[in-house]
Amino acid sequence: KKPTLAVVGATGAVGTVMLDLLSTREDVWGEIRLIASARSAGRKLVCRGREIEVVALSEEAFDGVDVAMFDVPDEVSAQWAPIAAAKGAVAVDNSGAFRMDPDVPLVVPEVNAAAARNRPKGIIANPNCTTLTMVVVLGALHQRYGLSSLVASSYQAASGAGQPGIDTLRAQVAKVAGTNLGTHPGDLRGVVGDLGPFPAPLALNVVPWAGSLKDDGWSSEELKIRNESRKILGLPNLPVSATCVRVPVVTTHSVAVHATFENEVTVAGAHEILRAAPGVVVLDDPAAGEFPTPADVVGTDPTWVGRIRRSMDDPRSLELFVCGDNLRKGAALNTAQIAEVVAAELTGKI
Ligand code: 11C
Repeated sequence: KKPTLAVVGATGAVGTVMLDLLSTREDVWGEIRLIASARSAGRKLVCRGREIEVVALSEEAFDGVDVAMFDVPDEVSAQWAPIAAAKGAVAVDNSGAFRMDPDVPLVVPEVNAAAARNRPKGIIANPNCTTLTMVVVLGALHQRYGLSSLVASSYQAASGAGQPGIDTLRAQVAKVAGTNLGTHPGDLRGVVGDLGPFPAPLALNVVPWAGSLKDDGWSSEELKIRNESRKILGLPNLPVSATCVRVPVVTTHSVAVHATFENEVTVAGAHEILRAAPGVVVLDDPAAGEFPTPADVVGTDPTWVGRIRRSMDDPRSLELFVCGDNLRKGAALNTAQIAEVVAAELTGKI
């Protein structure tokens, strides 16, 4: 019998992409149950070509569920993923609530699929979208060259901050279009209106901030990149420095990566490794103007990588530019892939 899947948070930005993915990927699921807050209960959403009525989040909603995906805020996952697990479901959680719990595996199927089997709490965590943008590429390079340190600078899209992020960017862009704003200090601030989830205007600007303030000036997002990369790659002491920057892009995060390895690297070698890596597309011909950009990558599944160079001052370091759709591989797609690994396990296929 095909397993029953619950999608918790079906009406959100990631949930919407999830329904699209579930409708287009190989159909490994029996019943698909859509769960959301009481406010959204009764709405009808289309998945696999059929209308499904959204049910309210409750203990009973998990009756008979084999795998429950959570695309909800941290506090909702923290409360409800253990309830789903206690009712016998495997919870696949896309929030930050459990990622660093030593009893919860943090899984990227192309990198550490086997970790999904060891889940003492019945919960598997899905990484942050910025970590996911680069970790498939890093995992492939690490296998061959042995990663020894990492410096990452992100260029993060507004949709990383959810629907309010998208709405804020769109409203601000509408206000500045066709003006001569952006030519005097602070001239944008007076005009863009509501800053929404961002601490400064995002239209015609870049904002070196994502997440909340943590110790010593680091942002939560920068710490997530460090801690999650270490856990996924199985390198608990990996030196990692990240700077997270929000850019006026709707969807698709980019990361400029400086990665140092134990062994000497070559650009040809990196191309060969990355061309063979599942889930990665190499687009790296600057003479032809070919490199990944968010505008071209958005809506696609793979991690795209280009601008691959060997550092001029260190034969063990590579410079790379990666782009990944933060709502697909960065969230819904990786969650779906994890759930499919579990489904294969439950049905004895792996
Ligand atoms: C952003 N990466 O772009 C964040 C959003 O830990 O899942 C996702 C936060 C998380 O703002």
